[in-house]
This record gives sequence, structure tokens and C-alpha cells, in this order.
Amino acid sequence: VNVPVRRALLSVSDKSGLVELGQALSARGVELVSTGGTAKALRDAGLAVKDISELTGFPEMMDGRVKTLHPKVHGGLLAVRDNAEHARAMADHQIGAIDLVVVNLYPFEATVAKGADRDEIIENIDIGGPSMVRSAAKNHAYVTIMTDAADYAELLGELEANQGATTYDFRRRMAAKAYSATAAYDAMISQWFLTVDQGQTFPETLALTGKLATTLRYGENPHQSAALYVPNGPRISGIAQGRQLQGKELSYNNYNDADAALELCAEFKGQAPAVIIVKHANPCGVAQGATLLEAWNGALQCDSVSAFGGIVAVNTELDGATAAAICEIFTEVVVAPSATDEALAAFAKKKNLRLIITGDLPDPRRSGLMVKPITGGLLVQTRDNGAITEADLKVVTRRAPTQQELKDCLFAWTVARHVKSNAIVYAKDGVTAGIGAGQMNRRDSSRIAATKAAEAAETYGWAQARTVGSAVASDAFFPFADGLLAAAEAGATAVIQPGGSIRDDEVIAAADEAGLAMVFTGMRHFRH
Ligand code: 93A
Repeated sequence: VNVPVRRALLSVSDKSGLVELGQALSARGVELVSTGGTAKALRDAGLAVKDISELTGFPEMMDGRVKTLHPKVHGGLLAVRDNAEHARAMADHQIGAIDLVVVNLYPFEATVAKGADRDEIIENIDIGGPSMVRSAAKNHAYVTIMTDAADYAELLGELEANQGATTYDFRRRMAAKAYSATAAYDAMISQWFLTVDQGQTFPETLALTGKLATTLRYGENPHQSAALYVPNGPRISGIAQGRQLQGKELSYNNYNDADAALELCAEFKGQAPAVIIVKHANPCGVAQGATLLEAWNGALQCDSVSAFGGIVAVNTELDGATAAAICEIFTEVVVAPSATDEALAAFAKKKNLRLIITGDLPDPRRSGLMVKPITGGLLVQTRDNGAITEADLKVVTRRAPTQQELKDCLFAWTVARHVKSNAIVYAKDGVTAGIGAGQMNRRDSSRIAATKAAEAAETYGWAQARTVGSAVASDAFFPFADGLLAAAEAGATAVIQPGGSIRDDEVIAAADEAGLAMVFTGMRHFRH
């Protein structure tokens, strides 16, 4: 049913679009009722407005904490219009119907963001606003609730098309939006109390709230629908909140792969130039170099077959020479903290290449939550932000690694934690030599990585695979000696792994026999 709008209650903190809306409503003969600041803004624009205190018969009191919390307001919002008893109550207490409510809430989030003190933050918890929003939305059979200035134009179109009335369909849609707004608002407040104010950490603080950033064309496959949400809270320099400078719209898989590339790239924040190439959320080439171009060549040569159609992330400003080199092969997405004009010019010729500028790199050790739905539930864990340093390493073989082997071990270890388990990574001189990902046993990952290295040697005409004299990292312990022996066969001379298998002794003995140097990290980095 269409319900004519005769009386509107407007109470907004964010006054954008307010005057135009007030003028349009007024021109339709709608009576305007408002709270202090809102009434003033409307009056200043020359509109006739009734003060809320005139309606309630009470002044706005207690610093505005009590303005609209009154039966004359909530009775007018909640009354079921065709219920005889409700109608009698309205008549008995001189309660007039309110047909339209326009509310947006005290800016709690912005008050926190600007670094206000606790008292000011608490004062910015809106009570009367959400109450009106919830009352009006509950009674959407009769009442129209507007919580978003972006919908004002649609409201006016609705009134225009229906002789000053709104349709049930519109009121129902706006009611759903209204409850989303109050739910997000309360979630924000609860999150602030738990984390900022009381310093609690997971699992008490599981507040999975956010805003829809964009809907995506489709999900992992074309028959799936998908969207990107951005959680409430401070901005994080990443893909979700980065700036896309060119190229087609990012797909679901682009976001996922670009994120994997950026997460690994962030490990090299502030270090020598680094390039990551990712395919299907796994790195297929990672390298550091004296220049970004050198790093690009190193990363590409690790597995140039997989790099085709890849996602590239770099840890420093992208320069023209590197951009030109990237353009020589088909690349889906490039992610960089920033890019020079020369780099932008090089990419401009590749219309489809998506370029994302993140502004900075995220802190790889930041805390956060990882969420994975399972049938009938939601698995939640803290991010894998644990990290070891050289001092944590325990040499377990007769031979200790050389300085160079140690460096290669740590580099391979950094890459391995970003490779899907079972992960095996060979590295030498700051360049991955072979990466084995996502296998159901560790020996196969070792072999696959070695095969890729052998293929690279063939492609580039090298005398030997780069696994010869390399360090090898394993994301979890070797349960048997076979995976380790496969690595030795490929020419690795040093091993880094967590240790902790019941057969560690066997594995260490095999390493000693093969003349390998091996260190234990004591920390595992499964990634599934
Ligand atoms: O302090 S409140 O929780 N108490 C109330 O009774 C009340 N009624 C409306 N805050 C209240 N509001 C909020 O005031 C609205 O949600 C809106 O954000 C704001 C508008 O105030 P003004 O019109 O004075 O700018």
C-alpha cells in the first residue's frame, strides 16, 4: 500500500543534502519537525520547521542526550495505523503520526579516528537516533525511514511518482538498510570498547563488521557471485584499499592473487629491491637484486612458464625500465607502493594491465584475524604473524651453514611461509631457484621444485640448475628423510625447517651423511 507523507521528522548529524531535501518536502506541503542543529540549518535556509521540543512538550535536555526519546515521538512512529486500540491511544495522548524519518547518527567512528578523548567518544554514542531508526523501520508498513543521504533523490522520485506517497516496496528496502546501519554502528561501538578501551584481544573481539566496497563481476568462477567488503577501522595499505590506475576491473581471482603477492612483498619492506610473481595465489618466482630490474629478471627466470599471465608485486617505487621489462610478457596485475611517470608511460600501452598503487606496504607482522567458512560454521584464527630471526636458529648437523647459506636459508624461509603447503623452496643469492607448492606430500614438493629448476636451466642454457649449491626451506618438518634426500639430490647444500618430527634423528643423520648443513626454526608455517 502507498502511504502519503504528511509529517517528517528530520534529525541528522551529517547535514549534506538536508536543505535540498527539506525544500522539496516543504514544497510538497510536508510538515517538518526537527532537533536543534537540524532545525537551525533548515530555518537558515528559510524553511518553516517545528522544534522537537514543541512536539514533545519537553526541552532538549542533558546536553542533548534527551531530545527525541519521548512517547510523542515513538508513539507517532510505532502506532499501527489501522489498529483501533492504537488509534485510541494516539487520540487519548494527542500523539500525531510521523510518516517519514530522516536520521543519520552521531559520528562515533570519525570521533575515534580524530583521536578525541574518552569522554568525547562516549558522548558520541547516539541513543535517540538509533531508537528512531529502529522504531520507524519496524513500522515500515506505514513509516518511511531514510538513513543514507545517497537515497534522498530516490525518495523524492518516489513521492513524485506516487502523488506524495511512498510504496511498500520502497519502505521495506529502506528499513532493511536502516537495520544494517544501526547494526554496523553498534558493532563499531562494541569493537571500540573491547579493543581500544579495554585492550582485549582475540577471541573476545570477533566483530566481523564492514562495508560493501564493490560488487564483483563474478566469483572464483563465472557462475558464482562475489563482492569486496572493507572492515570498519583504520585504513590498511593493501589491495582492498589501494588505488587502481589503469586496466580492466579487478576480478575476484585478481584480488586474491594480488593480495598473496603483496603479502609476500611486504616481507621485504624497507629491504633491497624485491619482485614477486604470483600465479594461483602461489609465488612462482621471487628475487631481490641491486635494482628492481635485476630482481625482475631473477624472479622471471625461476619459472618463466608459470609467470605468463601472472601477478607482479614490487617492494619499492616501480621504475620505467622494470615496467618496460614486465610489459614484455603477458601480465594480469602489477602492484606497487608507487610508480614513476616513466613506468606509467610504459604501462599506458598495455590497456588491459591492471595497475594498483598501494601507497605503502602493510606491516607483515600486524595482528588480525583470518576467517574461513566451513559447513555449518566459521573457523577463525589470528594471522600467522610469528617470525624467527637468525638468533632463533638451531644448527642440528655436524656442519654449520656458511654465512651465504644462512642468508639463502632465511630468504627461502621467508618465501616458503607464503607458499601453500606442502611448501618446498630452493633459493640461492636472493633468488628462488625452484618452488614446489600445494602437494599432499613433501617429497613431491621437493621434486617438483627441482624439476622446475632443471627446466629453467634448459630454457636459459645454464650449465646447471640453480638448485646446485642452494638452500632449501620446508614450511613444516620433514616426516621422513626422503624429502630431504630429494633436495640433496637436486644439489641443495643447506636446509632450513621447523624440526619437531619424531624421526628428527633419522632426518638429521641423513643430512649429515649427505654433507648438508641444517638449521631448525622451531616455528611452523602451514598455509592452506
Ligand atoms: O543524544 S541522543 O542520543 N538523544 C536523543 O534523544 C537524540 N535524538 C536525536 N541523540 C539524539 N539524536 C541525534 O542527534 C540524531 O541521531 C542526529 O545524529 C543528531 C542531530 O542533532 P541536531 O539536529 O541537533 O544536529
